[in-house]
Amino acid sequence: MSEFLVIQVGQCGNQIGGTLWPSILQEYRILPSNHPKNIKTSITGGSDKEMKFTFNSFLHIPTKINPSSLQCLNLSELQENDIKARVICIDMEDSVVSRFSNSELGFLFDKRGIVKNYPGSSNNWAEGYCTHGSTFKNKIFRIVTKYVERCDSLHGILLLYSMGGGTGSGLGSFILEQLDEQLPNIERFVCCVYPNGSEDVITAPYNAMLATQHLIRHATCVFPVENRALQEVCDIKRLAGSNPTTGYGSSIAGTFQDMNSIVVKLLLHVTSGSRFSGQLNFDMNEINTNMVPFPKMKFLSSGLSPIGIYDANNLSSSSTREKNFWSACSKNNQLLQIDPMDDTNFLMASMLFGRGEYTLTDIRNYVNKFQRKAPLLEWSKKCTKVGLCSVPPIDSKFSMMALFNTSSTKEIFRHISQQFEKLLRRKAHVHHYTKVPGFDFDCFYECQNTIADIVDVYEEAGTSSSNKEKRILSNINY
Ligand SMILES: Nc1nc2c(ncn2[C@@H]2O[C@H](COP(=O)(O)OP(=O)(O)OP(=O)(O)O)[C@@H](O)[C@H]2O)c(=O)[nH]1
Ligand SMILES: [Mg+2]
Repeated sequence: MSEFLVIQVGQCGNQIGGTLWPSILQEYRILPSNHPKNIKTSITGGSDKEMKFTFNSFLHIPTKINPSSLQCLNLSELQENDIKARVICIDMEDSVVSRFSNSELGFLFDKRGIVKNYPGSSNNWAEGYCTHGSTFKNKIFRIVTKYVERCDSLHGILLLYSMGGGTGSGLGSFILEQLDEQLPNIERFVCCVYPNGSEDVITAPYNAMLATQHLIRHATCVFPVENRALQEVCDIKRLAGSNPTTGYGSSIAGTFQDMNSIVVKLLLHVTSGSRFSGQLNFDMNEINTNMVPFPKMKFLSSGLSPIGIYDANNLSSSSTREKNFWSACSKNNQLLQIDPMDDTNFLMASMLFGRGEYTLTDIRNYVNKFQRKAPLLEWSKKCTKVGLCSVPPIDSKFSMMALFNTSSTKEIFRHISQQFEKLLRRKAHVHHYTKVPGFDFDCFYECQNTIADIVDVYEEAGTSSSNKEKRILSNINY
C-alpha cells in the first residue's frame, strides 16, 4: 500500500493537523499508556482480521525495526521505537507549532521536519509566496527530499492550509508549485479551508483568489471546505467544547476546534482506504482517476455522515445505515455550502465510500437508487465509484462519505470573486501586496481572469442540455 506525506502550512493547516494525528493514532487503537480505554492491538493484523492495516502509510517506522515485531503499541512504545508522523509542519510564526510539539504527542513530530519563523506573513499572500517562498525554499525542499528518500513507495503529498491568511495560502501556493516542478510524479492532494466572508481577515478574498489560481494550476486533486459550511454544521449540530481525547496541547478557540474536527473526519475517511483493509477498498490514487474528468475540474465536494462529534451512529440496522447514506449526500452534511443533489446543477463524477458495518449489498442498493435520483450526466450516470473499509471511525459503528465533482462548485468561486471585486474596485489594501518584491499588480487581474474562466465553465455546465453539454465538454478539455 502506498505511503503519504502530509505538509501542514500556517495556523489553520497546523491546527487541523493538531487534531488529525491523535485521531489517526486513535483509529489504530493507540491511546495514551494510562488511558482507561487502552486496547492493545496487533498492528500486523493478528487474530483480529478487521484491524489489519498498513501502519506505515502515514507513519514512518525506522528501517532497523521489523514491522512484524511490533505487536502491541501504545504511546510509550511508539516513542521507544522512534516511530514518527510522516509530516512537515511549517508556519511563519511560532505559537501553533510549538504548542503541539511541546505536548504529550510532541515526540511524534520529528524536530527536523519543523520550519518556523517570526512574525508570520501578516495575512498577505504576497509575503507568504514571494518573501517566505524565496527565503525558505532551500530549507523546505531539503526536508521534503529527505522525507521522500525515506519512503519505499511514496504515492502522494497531502497539503493542509487555509486560503484566507498569508502563510498557508501564500507559502502553501509556493510549495505546491515547487512540488509540481520538482516531483511531478507524486500526486498533490490539497485540503484547503475557504474563508467564510465576514470574519477576521480583511484581505482574505485577495489571498483566497491568488491561492485558488495556484490550486487550478498545480494541484492534482483538491478537497475544499468552507468555514461558513463548517460553522453552519457546528451551529446545527450544536457542537460544544473540545474533544478531550483528540486535542493535544490545545487551547485553540472552541469553534475552530469543532470545525477542524469535521475536516479531520473527512481526512480520516478519505485516507482510510490507504490505512486499512476492506472488502472493496480503494487507495487515494484511485480518487484522481475516477473523480477528475478534466484537468482543471479538480475540486471535489464532500459530504459526511455522521458529521458531528457527538453524532455517533451506534444502532446499526438496514434502515439507519440507509438513512445515514442519504444524509451524506444531503445539503446539511456538505463541507461546502452547496447542494449536490439539486438538479439545477449536475454531477460529473461521484464516489460513495462506507466504513464499518456497511455491506456490499447495502452499497449496491444505494447506488441504484442514487443513480436514479442524482443529477448525473449522460456519460457519468452509469458509473459511481464505490468503496468499503471494514474499520469504522472511532466514535461510530459505521459512516459514509460522498465525494462529488459537481457543477455547483462554481458557487465557492463566485462567492470569493464577488468579495475580491469589492476590494479591488477601490484598490483597498493593494499597496501591502505591491510593495512586496516579486509581486506585480497584474497578478490580481491574472487570478481574476483564471477564476472567471472556471466559473464560466462550471456555469455553462450547470445549464447543460445535451447539445450544450457537447460544446462545454469540447471547451473544457484543456
Ligand atoms: N477552520 C479553521 N479555520 C481557521 C483556523 N485558523 C484560522 N482559520 C481561518 O483561516 C484564515 C486565516 O488563516 P491562518 O491559517 O490563520 O493564517 P496563516 O496561514 O497562519 O497566515 P498568517 O497568519 O497571515 O501568516 C481565516 O479565514 C481564519 O478564519 C482553524 O484552526 N480552523
Ligand atoms: Mg498565522
